[in-house]
Amino acid sequence: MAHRNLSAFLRTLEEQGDLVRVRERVSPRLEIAEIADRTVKAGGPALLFENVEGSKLPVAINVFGSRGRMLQALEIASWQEWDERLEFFLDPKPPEGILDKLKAIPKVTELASAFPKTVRSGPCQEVVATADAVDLSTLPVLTCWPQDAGPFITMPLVITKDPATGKTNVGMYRMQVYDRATTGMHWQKHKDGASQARGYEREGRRMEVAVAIGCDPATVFSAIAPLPPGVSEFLFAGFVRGEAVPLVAAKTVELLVPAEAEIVLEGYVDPKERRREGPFGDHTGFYSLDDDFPVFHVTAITRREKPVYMTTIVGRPPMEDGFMGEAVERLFLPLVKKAIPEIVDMHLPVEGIFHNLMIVSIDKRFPGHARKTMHAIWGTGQMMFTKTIVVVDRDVDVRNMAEVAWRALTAIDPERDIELVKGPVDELDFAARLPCYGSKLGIDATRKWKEEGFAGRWPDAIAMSPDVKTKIDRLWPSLGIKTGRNG
Ligand SMILES: Cc1cc2nc3c(=O)[nH]c(=O)nc-3n(C[C@H](O)[C@H](O)[C@H](O)COP(=O)(O)O)c2cc1C
Ligand SMILES: [Mn+2]
Repeated sequence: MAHRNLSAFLRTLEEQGDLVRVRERVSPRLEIAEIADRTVKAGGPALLFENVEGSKLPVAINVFGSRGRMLQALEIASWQEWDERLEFFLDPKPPEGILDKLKAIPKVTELASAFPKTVRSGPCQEVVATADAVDLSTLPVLTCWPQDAGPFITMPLVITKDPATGKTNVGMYRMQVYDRATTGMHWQKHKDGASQARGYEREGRRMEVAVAIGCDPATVFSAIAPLPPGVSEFLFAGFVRGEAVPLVAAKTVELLVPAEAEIVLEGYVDPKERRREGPFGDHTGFYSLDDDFPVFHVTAITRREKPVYMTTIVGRPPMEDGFMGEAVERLFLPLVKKAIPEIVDMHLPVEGIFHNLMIVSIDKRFPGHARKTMHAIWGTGQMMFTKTIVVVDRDVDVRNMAEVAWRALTAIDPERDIELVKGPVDELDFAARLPCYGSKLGIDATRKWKEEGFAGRWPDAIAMSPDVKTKIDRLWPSLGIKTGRNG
């Protein structure tokens, strides 16, 4: 059974000793951030702050902040299990005979039951505030870092509808709180929310927006999933958690929102309006500088009787979002491999903050194959932002950075093996020559071929013969060699 809502997941974490309730009175201004930062960097538990200055609501943070919690949040036992589950859908074989057909039924049912279902009422609307009763200052919104321009809602599920297709998008875009009823809306140019907003802009009309804060963990996660435009995040969440996400009609806008959410903000974005947003201590580990972004006018707040405010902080890695990024990497690997079949494995080290570094291993089959792979990656979805791609041979473990450094650096003749291109870069890349536009680097660290103009002989990597290893394994205990004393 899927985690029904945030509280259910927090209860599960608490039962297994993976959640700590903080009863001490703390400030949402910098103090919770400092505690959360220390906790995530030390591999600590999820936190529930029950006594937050200036608000009656408890604050949940670091909920996804470990590999184990992240998997549990997604109801996935292991990445291998996920790969096997996807296999059926990515590589469907026509059933041969009655037995195969019977076996396919649960799979098809699984897909059918992932579609979001609409319900008539939901706990997210137990309390409804409109007009003058709307007051964002009742929420314990964190100010995360000393130079932040103010408090930011950092884990919102921003729900919008495309004006042309009517399709719903859900994206996590931070929101700076300006006053009781207005916030920033930091959807970056390349994101689906921004693209839908451009549609409303062309038509010269207001865009309705609903924002859910605190949902069941798979639904929260779906807002960061880099799905192609038009692919439903709610459907994705339903598939991941193995149970449909119940949606309810928002009270004042024509959007469906997760019925089990803790808090929902309803309102609109006026396509022509812009306001200064930031600075904000960002996941690059640096402050994103202030810039003009759309403005969200909150016209209603609906919530549970006793809601939990869910949030996160970003900053110098490793942070909670690093674990979310790792889950994105693993969940999408089977799909990336379908699109770019030579890819054997792929890894985005957390220090590379999603876009700065990708290590990819390939099954090299033709001259220039590594470069073909780089261009395919730069041409696929949000992977277009990848600033540095290192392509290695299939026998290199992309998750072992010591091995990658050894193998990649020995394999390159830098001038020959570097591919430099220009194109779109992440909006948060402050080093780029222009906002959202800059250069990207590919390193072909595969073994070079004669057909690629390599005239020399490529040596084998050193490895002991297996029979000697087996013999020494047997002898080892009797040799009296104690290891690890100098380490
Ligand atoms: C904690 C967190 C905060 C994020 N904040 C933003 C943000 O402020 N603006 C943005 O464009 N993307 C942000 N992202 C990344 C987007 O959520 C991500 O690119 C997602 O795929 C966007 O959804 P979309 O593809 O439907 O546009 C954030 C991700 C995380 C994990
Ligand atoms: Mn999307």
